[in-house]
Amino acid sequence: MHVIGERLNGMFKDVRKALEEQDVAAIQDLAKAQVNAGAGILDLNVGPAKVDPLEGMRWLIETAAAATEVPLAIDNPKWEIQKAVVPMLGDRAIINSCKADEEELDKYMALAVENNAGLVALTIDKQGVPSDVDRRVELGAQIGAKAMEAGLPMDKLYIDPIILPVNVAPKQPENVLAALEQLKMLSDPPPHFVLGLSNVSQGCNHRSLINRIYLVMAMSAGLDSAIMDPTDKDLMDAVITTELLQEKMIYCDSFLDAQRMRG
Ligand code: THG
Repeated sequence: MHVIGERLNGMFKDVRKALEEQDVAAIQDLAKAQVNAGAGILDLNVGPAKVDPLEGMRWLIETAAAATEVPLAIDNPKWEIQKAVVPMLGDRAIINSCKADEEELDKYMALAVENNAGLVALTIDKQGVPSDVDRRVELGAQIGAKAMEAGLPMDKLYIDPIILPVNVAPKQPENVLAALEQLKMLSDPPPHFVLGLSNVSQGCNHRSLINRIYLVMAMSAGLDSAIMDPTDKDLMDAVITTELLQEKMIYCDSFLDAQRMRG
């Protein structure tokens, strides 16, 4: 499982403050804490912080890159920002994200290929998030086909079938799982499949429980990466235990401790 740490996001008050005050230690502590907890990639998003969006992203990248060695997912919807910052990181960058419209895919895939970067592509087009399974699969297939055309290797491609909060979109959790089941058969080798896990519980009670159960369900349907909180111990234990039961490792009595120590 590729755990992508979600905490370096200006949506969180402490990160927003650190961005506005250019508090290097606060960002680097959060970067290291996530890697130590098992994140193999860190997601970086300036969010609503009151800073220049490009300068804020540059600073966040430089600060996080100096504290860890893991790849960094540049979480920003603007082409101008991606174009400016992806070359800073080259093959350490994962563009997060682009939509599945053809012109957009062509542009973003060229940027990824040029820089040896990864790319997260969402199954969203001009019509927005599909409400049904078929359209998600159709857009996912279009993303896969475009990657082959552009020469983006499947291990650099992350397809995101987009999860929405269960309290406002109650059919979507099941629809995303059905789309994952179909999309994982798309190509051999397959691309990665990723979700912004915490979206599923936004505005809900018992968030950690909802995130944990849905992650296990999604892993069972073929999810192999998630933007999530690696410092949520119960969530990470669920990841490890699911991998055990998927025979990604052999059982030993200390399987939890053995895996927890990795990060
Ligand atoms: N797909 C892709 N990228 C994404 C998302 C996605 N990036 C952003 C987001 N979705 C994933 N990251 C988060 C980070 C935080 C939260 C949800 C998703 C979150 N934040 C608290 C909240 O909104 O309640 C912030 C408040 C707080 O706790 O301080 O839940 O889907 N490719």
